[in-house]
Amino acid sequence: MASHEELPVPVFTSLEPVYGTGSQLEEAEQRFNKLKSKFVEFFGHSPDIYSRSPGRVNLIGEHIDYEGYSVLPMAIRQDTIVAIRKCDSGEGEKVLRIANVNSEKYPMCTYPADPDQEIDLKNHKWGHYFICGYKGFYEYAKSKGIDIGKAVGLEVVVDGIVPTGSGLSSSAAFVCSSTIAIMAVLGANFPKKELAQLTCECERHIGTESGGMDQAISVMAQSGFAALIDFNPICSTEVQLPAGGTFIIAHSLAESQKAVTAATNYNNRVVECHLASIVLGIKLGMKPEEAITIVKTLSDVEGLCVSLASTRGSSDPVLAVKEFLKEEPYSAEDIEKITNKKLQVIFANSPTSLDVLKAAKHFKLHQRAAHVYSEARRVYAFKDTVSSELGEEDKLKKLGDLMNESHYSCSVLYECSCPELEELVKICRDNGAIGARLTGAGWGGCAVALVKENIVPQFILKLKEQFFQARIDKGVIKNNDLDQYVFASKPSSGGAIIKF
Ligand code: NG1
Ligand code: MG
Repeated sequence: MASHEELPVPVFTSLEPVYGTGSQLEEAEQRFNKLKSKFVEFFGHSPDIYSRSPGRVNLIGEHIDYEGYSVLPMAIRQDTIVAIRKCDSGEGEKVLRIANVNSEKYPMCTYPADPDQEIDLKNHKWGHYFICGYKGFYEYAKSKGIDIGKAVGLEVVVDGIVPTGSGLSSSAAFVCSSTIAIMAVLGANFPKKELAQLTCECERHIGTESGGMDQAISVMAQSGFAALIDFNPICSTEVQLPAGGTFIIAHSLAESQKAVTAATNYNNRVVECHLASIVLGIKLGMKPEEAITIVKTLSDVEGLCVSLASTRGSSDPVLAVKEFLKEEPYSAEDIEKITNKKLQVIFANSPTSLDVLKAAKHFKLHQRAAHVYSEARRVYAFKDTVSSELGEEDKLKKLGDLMNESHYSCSVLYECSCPELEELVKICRDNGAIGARLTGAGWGGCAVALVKENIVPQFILKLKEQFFQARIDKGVIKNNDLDQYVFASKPSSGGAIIKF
């Protein structure tokens, strides 16, 4: 039997298979009804088809997907839903019209119906994420020799409830649901595994050099399971979480606008890791030219690091980092002395990396590499603990410790935390969390805490008192909206096509 990820995206004729029963189903029914009536309001007729794809919370494995290492996220209930209709005649044939249920915050965007269009990165618009999916779909179809016919116009309405800028991957939920909608309305359906690959590549059109975790879990998640996601090639393994623990997601209320701060935050770290891997490659015996050409990620030089470690009786790649990368930040000149090449030349083909070089004062190669190698090992330790013979109490304790270590590494070595996240993580731990850490890219957004099932209500209450109440009093959020900012989350299902 083919594994589920070899299968195409599931097609449902009702909402139950995705949203179950009870209040979740009711909420979904209301959202889909509203989506349809907005579609009729905007375009004067009903959509052809719908799609959905969820956000995710990463349990462990932060900032390592783009270095080729496995991560362990789960899909959350919050998703993006899309209604779509094909226009193959008249004026509508030439344009993509993308509207949002929340039209005040997200006004309608119009783009040409041209898969080869460039995305105007200097002029950021919410609809750009749809265009990522649109371009990605056509690029993939072309590479596979699939004939889609000539490009047609599309009418689209979107409704997303994954909080934005929160590290819960609203962007991947949007890109994946858009791509699934485009694919479905044009009469195609690709294996989930391939869709995961194509959506992760196409989100890079937005200008972040992201890894593939978010899109992979958004497309491939299975209800009731977290997943270990491996890359090159993308592949997911279901992970059954221990029953006595619950993951609570809490928002620090600091919004991280990754598309805007990429050059100093996210893409900066991608460049630092790339430089660390080249320098390590050279220090461990590669010729500079060879390292510059072949080495792209820290996983590419792990083998060399481990052989060095084995001569010291260890298998830990961090030993090579300690031995060969100085702790003081490197200047561009320091690195160029090792590579014999100007950094601008090394990154000449990557405009986003050139932006990073312009903005960077120095590069912390030791710290970034130490984080990546140690975090990669924590992911496997987490997975092994889940499937170990340990009793439940010990299992939860070990998982919590790994989450705490991950947070420390993100905060101190990778420097992707912020004061609000530090405060929130501390409050989580003070109130009984077995482990707590920032989740997603960081610099704001959410924390995830592992909490014993039986203290969940009281834990959430304490968070409200000690973190959120002061922000409610200051008018940062409304008391009635609190459920959106702190909630328990069970692993939910991945992308789907819905045809009523
Ligand atoms: P978020 O937090 O959703 O922006 C980003 C990347 C991931 C991963 C994490 C850090 C995108 C689309 N996603 O996620 O690939 O690198 O940061 O672990 O940029
Ligand atoms: Mg994102």
